[in-house]
Amino acid sequence: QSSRSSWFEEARYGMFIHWGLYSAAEGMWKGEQLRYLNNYAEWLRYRNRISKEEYGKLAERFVWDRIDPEEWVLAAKKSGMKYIIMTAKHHDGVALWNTQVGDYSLPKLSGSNRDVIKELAEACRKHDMKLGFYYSHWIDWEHPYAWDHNQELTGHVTDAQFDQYWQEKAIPQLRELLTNYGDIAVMWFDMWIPYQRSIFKKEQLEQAASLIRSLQPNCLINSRLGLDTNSEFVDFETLGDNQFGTTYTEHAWETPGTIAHSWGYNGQEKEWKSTAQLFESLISNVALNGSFTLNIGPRADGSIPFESTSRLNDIGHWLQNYGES
Ligand code: JFZ
Repeated sequence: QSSRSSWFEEARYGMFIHWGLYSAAEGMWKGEQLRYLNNYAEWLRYRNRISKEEYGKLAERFVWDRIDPEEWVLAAKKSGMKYIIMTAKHHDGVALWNTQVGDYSLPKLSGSNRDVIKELAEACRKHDMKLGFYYSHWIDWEHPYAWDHNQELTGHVTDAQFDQYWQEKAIPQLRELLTNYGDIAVMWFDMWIPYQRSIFKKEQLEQAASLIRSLQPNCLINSRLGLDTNSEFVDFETLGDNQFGTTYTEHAWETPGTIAHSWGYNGQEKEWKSTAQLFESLISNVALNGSFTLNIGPRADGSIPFESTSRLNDIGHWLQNYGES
């Protein structure tokens, strides 16, 4: 594969951050935690059938005088991580940055004027950390014409309607992310079926990829964009969540993994993995030429749960004392 991905193949270990309006609900809605479909806190709006307006009010629960994205960067550094992938827009459709495309964004809904994506980008530059963005291009529960998995929130969507979502929201938002925040190392997409079985047309995905190539030629694109893994537009393969490699693979690949069960912060979380389990995942991936992108889910005040911090620090301690520098 191209030398574009050589830094990624050396980096091996990075941080995923799932943080958004759902973080403020902490997995609960009106005292209830529904458990069907999955138990991911970031799927709250979908599971509980929350309206766009009511969901938007979660933005009022953010504690701005405590939120400091530099702390996330320092936590990643301390753990020996070499890159960060931040959820710029998850399935809920909320842009965390100060987007000019629509008004469903954290700065506008919270009235805070803070652009955490800009703050994170600056902190990454300061600490020599590579930055990538997760952008949910397929599922978007805010836009009436995007995909919602079972078409329960947005209703049936035609090809023409989907293209309207694509041209008026996704593409312009991608352009903002690739224009206003300096060097972007990775664009991390999230569609876990091949495009042939999705509502996407190949041309739409290639439009996004060409935009990335033209605005940020060094930016990597992961395989969950939906194009075939051997496409010129796919720089590395993303395996299934928490799924690990079984054989040595020449091309660049990674596993996105959680420390707990949920990606977004869940106050009722009970499934914390042991540090030993996380070491096993990191080491077996690296041994098979892969990378490990380990997730944290900070709270609405920006704080990282102790269970995560302690495991990150244990890994960092080992890498510093016994790993290659
Ligand atoms: C997706 C998201 O729905 C989830 O909220 C989180 O962001 C995660 C990183 O990605 O969930 C998936 C996607 C793919 C698989 C499983 C969960 N998969 O291929 O096994």
